[in-house]
Amino acid sequence: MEGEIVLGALAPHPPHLVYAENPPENEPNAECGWEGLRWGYHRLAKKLSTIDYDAIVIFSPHWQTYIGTHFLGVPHFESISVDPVFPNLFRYSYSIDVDVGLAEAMAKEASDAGMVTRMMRNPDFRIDYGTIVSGHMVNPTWSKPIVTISSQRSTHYYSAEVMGEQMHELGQACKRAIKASGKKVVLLSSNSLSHRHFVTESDVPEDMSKEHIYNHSQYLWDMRMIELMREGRTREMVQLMPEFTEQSIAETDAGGLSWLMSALDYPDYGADVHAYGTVIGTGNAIVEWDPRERSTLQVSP
Ligand code: 2X7
Ligand code: FE2
Repeated sequence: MEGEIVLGALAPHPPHLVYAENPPENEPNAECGWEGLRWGYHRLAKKLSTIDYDAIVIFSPHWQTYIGTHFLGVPHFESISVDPVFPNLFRYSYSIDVDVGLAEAMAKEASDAGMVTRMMRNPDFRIDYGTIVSGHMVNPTWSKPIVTISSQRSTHYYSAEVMGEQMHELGQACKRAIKASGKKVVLLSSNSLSHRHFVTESDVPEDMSKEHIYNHSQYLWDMRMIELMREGRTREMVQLMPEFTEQSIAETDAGGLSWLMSALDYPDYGADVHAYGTVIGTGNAIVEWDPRERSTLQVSP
């Protein structure tokens, strides 16, 4: 049977969200915080628990590779991940299975399409916190294998336009590999939207009286992008991506959201926004695309 993408989501990774959840895997403890975003993630996780799927593919900006796109290629990883900027909030013990077969199939398909790719075979590799935060928030039991795809930083080597073209190819390649695999796969683009952030932390990190968007223009940009997602105008959104990325220093510079849109064939059905909220001034949206909406659209008059 042909494989399929059963769900796609924008799934941001501020470590603050895991910190405020207080799971046993994370050492530091919080009183509360960022409830709007966390409750949105709970809704997404609940939806996911009703769906039959085999693996989760996560595109992470915090695994940065400078020559080509890399894919996790070791069946199991166990270690502790400490956020380099927020070691006070995130010291997370993980035990994660990887779908190496799916990773190899995606890498091969991308490489056959002319992209530079590499399998990551180092068993001592430390999984990045982008992967861990998004993976934890959608499936805290880690009951399904994952694949992480690295960000190859074309935006900074060349331009946001070059990154857009590369991510179009990568998304199409991943889609072809998933179809050929016969598997049901969930895709996550792990990134914030606007990304200007405060440079000092309040004494109590979860003090929500200090949390707000960094500036109004970032907020307007985030709302513009989210509006296009909700209206199913994702081709327009992708066209705006270079300008958005530059003006709001968005984490879309990593390419994940463009990759996701391509893999989903640029949804023309409305996305479900589970939450929007700020973390140290950055804009974060939890957004779901359910490809079954496309078939609903096709059969309706
Ligand atoms: O990596 C991040 C991020 N993208 C947004 C907010 C806070 C911390 O880390
Ligand atoms: Fe980040």
